Amino acid sequence: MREQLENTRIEALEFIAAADSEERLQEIRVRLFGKKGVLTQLMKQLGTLPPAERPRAGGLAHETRAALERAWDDKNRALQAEALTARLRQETVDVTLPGTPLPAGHRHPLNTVVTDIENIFLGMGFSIAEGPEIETDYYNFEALNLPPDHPARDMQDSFYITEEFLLRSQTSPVQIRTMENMCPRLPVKIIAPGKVYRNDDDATHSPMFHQVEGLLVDKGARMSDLKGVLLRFIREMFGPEREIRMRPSFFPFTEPSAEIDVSCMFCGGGGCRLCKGTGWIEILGSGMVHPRVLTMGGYDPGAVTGFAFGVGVERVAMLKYGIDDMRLLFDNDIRFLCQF
Ligand code: 2NL
Repeated sequence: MREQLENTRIEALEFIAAADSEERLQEIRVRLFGKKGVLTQLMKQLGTLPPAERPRAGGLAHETRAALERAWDDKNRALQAEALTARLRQETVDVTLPGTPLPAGHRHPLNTVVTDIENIFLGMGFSIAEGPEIETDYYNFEALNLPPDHPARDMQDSFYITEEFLLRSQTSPVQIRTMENMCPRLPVKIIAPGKVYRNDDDATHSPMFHQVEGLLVDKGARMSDLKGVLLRFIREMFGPEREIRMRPSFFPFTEPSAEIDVSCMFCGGGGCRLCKGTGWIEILGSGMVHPRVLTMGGYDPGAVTGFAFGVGVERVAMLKYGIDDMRLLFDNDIRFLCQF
């Protein structure tokens, strides 16, 4: 027994030392320690020895087994380390290769246009005013001199939340609120950009769209000031060659009121499909603030005057970027948006 164990130990150590792959080492494990393995068999034979010899033989058998297990583990670790080293030597990482690009977003053209408009008016000394998108009937209509039977007040045309509250249909309520709170009282010189809502949804109307309104109230503000401000706005937005013209119009909140046309930026005013051969494109609504609106904003129409205007952001974006379908602005297709 002693001799058998000793021979097994020597032979097994040689095998373990000679194993040159993890597979080969696994085979050795089975052949030594497996159910029918050499050591397992020898351990079983211990029971057949005379009782007097069993303790010494048993001790030797366990020592042998422990020594072989240790040798096996050491070799296993060595082979695994070798395999890892070999793999690392093969798998080189070129840190100079370009990385996987993360898709970057893109500013929406409507936001770009709002920011452009804001910067133009900031440059003329205007401030930016903001207010709630859910408004009261008072600020959205009554304070703007819209009569009770005006079509915009109809349930069909505006989004009412209750009888009193609705989604603002223009940003003018922001200007009424600003007038109420102005301190010092003069001058009022603000623009109110933002989202507005109307119950219209077809190829040329979106139920949510963007508007920038402007308001100037001061002693002696005149229509020629309005014209100068808007001419500068138009030229900064569409180029120094642009001209504007004013046509009489009507808004409940201004008197007199004027529609502003810009000389066509596509044909230069000669007449084309875009300006329908007229050379002019309608771009803004404007006028002198109605005395009743001044009063409701807390001003004395006998002492001060004001002018106001409103412009649709979608329309400006379409003209500036040559977009022919407004719905493209709301589809959020990144391939479209990235072009601007
Ligand atoms: C348009 C027309 C306009 C105004 C908006 C306004 C505001 C106050 C007082 C008087 Cl607080 N007027 N805003 C005036 C004229 C026209 O917008 O076509 N918008 C897209």
